[in-house]
Order: sequence, then C-alpha cells, then structure tokens
Amino acid sequence: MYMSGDTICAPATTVGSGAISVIRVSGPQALETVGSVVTLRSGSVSEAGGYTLHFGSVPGVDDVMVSVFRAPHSYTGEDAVELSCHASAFVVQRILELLVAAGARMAEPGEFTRRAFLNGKMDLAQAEAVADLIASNSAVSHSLALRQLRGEYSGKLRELRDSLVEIAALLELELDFSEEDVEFASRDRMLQLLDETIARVGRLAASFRDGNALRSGVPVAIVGAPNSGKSTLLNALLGESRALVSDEPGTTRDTVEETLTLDGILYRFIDTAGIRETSATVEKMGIERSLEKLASADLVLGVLDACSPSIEDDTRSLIERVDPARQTLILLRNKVDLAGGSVAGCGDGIAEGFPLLDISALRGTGLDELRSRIIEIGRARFSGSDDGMVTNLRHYEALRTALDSLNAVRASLLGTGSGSLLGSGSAAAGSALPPDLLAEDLRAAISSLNSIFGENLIDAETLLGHIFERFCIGK
Ligand SMILES: Nc1nc2c(ncn2[C@@H]2O[C@H](COP(=O)(O)OP(=O)(O)OP(=O)(O)O)[C@@H](O)[C@H]2O)c(=O)[nH]1
Ligand SMILES: [Mg+2]
Repeated sequence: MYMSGDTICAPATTVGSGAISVIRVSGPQALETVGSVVTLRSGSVSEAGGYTLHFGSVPGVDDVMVSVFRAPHSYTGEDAVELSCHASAFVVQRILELLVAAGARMAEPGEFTRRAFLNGKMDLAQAEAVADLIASNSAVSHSLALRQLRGEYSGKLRELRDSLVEIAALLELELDFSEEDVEFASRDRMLQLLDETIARVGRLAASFRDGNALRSGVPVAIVGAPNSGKSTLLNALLGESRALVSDEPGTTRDTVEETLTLDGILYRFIDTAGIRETSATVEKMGIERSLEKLASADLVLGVLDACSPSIEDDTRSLIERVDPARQTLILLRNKVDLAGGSVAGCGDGIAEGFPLLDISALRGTGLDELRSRIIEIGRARFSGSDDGMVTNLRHYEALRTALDSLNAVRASLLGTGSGSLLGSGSAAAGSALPPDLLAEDLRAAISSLNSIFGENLIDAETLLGHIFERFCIGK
C-alpha cells in the first residue's frame, strides 16, 4: 500500500461561512499529531478506536468534536482525524498552526483524494468524479458524477478493456499457429469482438459532446435581427434584468451568457448581437461573435419580430444558418402583443418543419410553452444517456486514441491497411503487416483505456499532477 511519510492537514469546509468548520488530518502520524493539540474529555486521540467520535478541546482556542478513522478504513486509506470546530476563520487558522507546529504540513489541492487513489480506495475516474460531484450544478450532472464515483462508469470501461485483452489473447493464438495452415474459429470471434468493442468505444467517445454540454450547460443561442427582442427574452427567461434592452437596433454588442436549470438540466442561454449588414466596426465584430455562438449552439432560439416587414426574410436566413443534423431550431415570433391577430400566417410557409411559437418576451406570453419545448428537447436528447456518458476531456481523448489504435488493428486484420494478417494467408503474413505491430496497436488501445482509471500509467506523476491540481485544498 502507498504510504506517504507526511501527515497533512487542511480545512475541509469553506472557512468563514456556516456554523461549523471541519479540519482534516491524514497520514501515519495523524492520531499522535492531533493528540498533542487536542485534549479529550476522556482518553486520548492516539488510543482512540477507528470510527469513534469524541468531545474535546484545543485549550484556549475552542471546543471540538473529534472523529477518528483508522487505516485503512478512512477516505484516504491512512489514519485520519476530522476536527469539527466553530466556523471562525481565526479558530480554524489557530488550530491549523498548532497542527503544523506539531508536525503536520498543509495539504496541497486534492492531496487527500490523491492519497485515496494511491492507496487503492478509488480509481482515477472515481477520484475525478469527486471533483465533478463537488462542482455539479444540476440533477443530471450530479447523477453522472455519482455514478462515476460509485464505479459504474469504470466498470463499463473495464469490461471494454477486458474484451481487448481477450482479443489480444486470440491474436496470440492465431500467431502461434500461423505456420500451420489451419483455419481457426478464433478468427471470426476476434473480428466480432473487435467490431463490438469499436462500436462501444465509439459510442462512448461520441457521448462526450452531450456529456460536456451537460457539465458546462447546454448552449442555447438567442439569435435574430436587431431589435427583435432577444435581450428582452433572455431577461424574461432568467427572471432578472441581465442584458441591456432598448428600442434602438444594435443595443447588444457583445454576447451575454447566463445559466439556468430546467428540469434538472443546465442550459447556457447566450444573448447575441442582432444580425444585419453593417459597416460599423464594433457592431461587425459583435455580429461575427453572434454567428460563432450560433454555429456552436445545440439549441437555437431564432427570434423574429412579428411586426417587422422583413419577417419572412429573417425566418429564411435563420433557417439557412442552422445545421439540422447537429442543432435544434425553435423559431419565436415575438411581440405578438403589438401585432395582434395580424401575425397569423407570417413566415409559416417558410418555417415548415420547425417549431414556430408566438410569444411576447415583454409580457411573458408563450414563455411557459417555450420552456416546455426546451425541456422536451433536453429530455429526448439526454434521457437514459447518463448510462456511461463521458464528461471528462481526458477520458474523451483517451477513448479517441484507443479508437484510432483499434481501427488500425481492424484495417490490418481485414487487409485494408498497410498490410494484412488474415487476408494474406499465413505464409505471407510476415511479408505483410508484421504481427508484432498489430499486437502493439492492441496494447496501445488497452493502455489508453487503462489510463482512464489509472492502471499502468505511462507517466504517472505528470498525469496525477494534472488531475489533482484542479481540486480544492482539503479534498
Ligand atoms: N411590445 C413589445 N415590445 C418588445 C417585446 N420584446 C422586446 N420588445 C421591445 O423591443 C425593443 C428591443 O428589445 P431588445 O430586447 O433590446 O431587442 P434585441 O433583439 O436584444 O436588440 P439588439 O440587441 O439591438 O439586437 C425594446 O424596446 C423592447 O422593449 C415584446 O414582446 N413586446
Ligand atoms: Mg439585445
């Protein structure tokens, strides 16, 4: 088991808010260190049993509750103590000073979780899920982080990795007997397994787009002609006056983003500059930005001014800018309170195939219907998708690398690559793709998958440093 010589300490709660603060201490000397700072009402910390709770005091500083965990039954897998004191910045600081004077050192960000990983309490994907859980801001991102923390996600990846190990074994078998001209049943099995694995790895990698959207908020671009009411709509959806509104076209110059959770999914609403032909430099820059946001959005709310004579042209130009394979467009005929009955039919013909809602951003008319539509779209897209969805860029990159290696293996096996093992027959195998290269590609794929949960890391130190630096102190 990994054991660091150091005993570390850190506040585990945000200092300065709330009634109680928790200070965490972990390491081989945790019990002795705390024991020299805290006096228990009865007994001593260094003799306390694991999973016991004690009342005590740090003389002259505060009364404390002391939770004792003995290795390996603690978060870090080491001896650990948690001190609950009053949430005074001064008290917390004073106790930390005393702990450091007694031999502990201040923990680095994520060091407790890093130790938990190194002690085998959790794999790397689970350790990352701790940070995700802390950062989760919607029901769906919370559920994804929790599943990953509980190891469901790692379990699925291990299954994939094990399939690859099986393929590697079949390949060895094939190579061992390649001198003899025998047809092996394992050949079909190998290809079948490989195809299945490629499909599953591919699906997981593809889920990153959704996973990432869920984590940082599904991007929803509010676009349209100047003065159509985009900023008014953003404000109405948020229920606060976030973006400037005026009757002067070209009010919004830069994009304004704000998140909102609807039905457990986080959305990132982006108000943009009105799109029109202009020679004004700053406005042009704003419009370029609008077009970028439109292109990268998952959901596009195209705002049309129901009273504008150019409504049909505006509808057409919005539809043209949306990529239906990737994006969902909802057209909103705004300002129906002004237009009265005259809006009916306007733009309908062009908008065929797209939802077209009549709203008044100013009065709030039709916004419930708009929210329901957004929720419907979100549900359809993300329902059931929390089953093994990739939310982490590092995992996505590892999966892409694995996929490249696996496709290379497949191409070689089928004889469509630079050489063929199976197609060329056993005698020619040596002259085509060297079998070792094939095995190497397979090993590379296995190693890419392993890197996700932290087994056989190539450059463990670099990888760990990169992962744990984004943790907060005390976690
Ligand atoms: N009557 C009425 N007026 C509205 C409605 N929505 C917006 N307006 C008005 O239309 C004008 C423009 O609104 P904005 O929200 O600033 O429009 P925008 O699309 O953000 O405009 P730019 O930022 O210039 O592109 C303001 O005077 C709003 O009060 C609506 O539903 N009904
Ligand atoms: Mg605006």
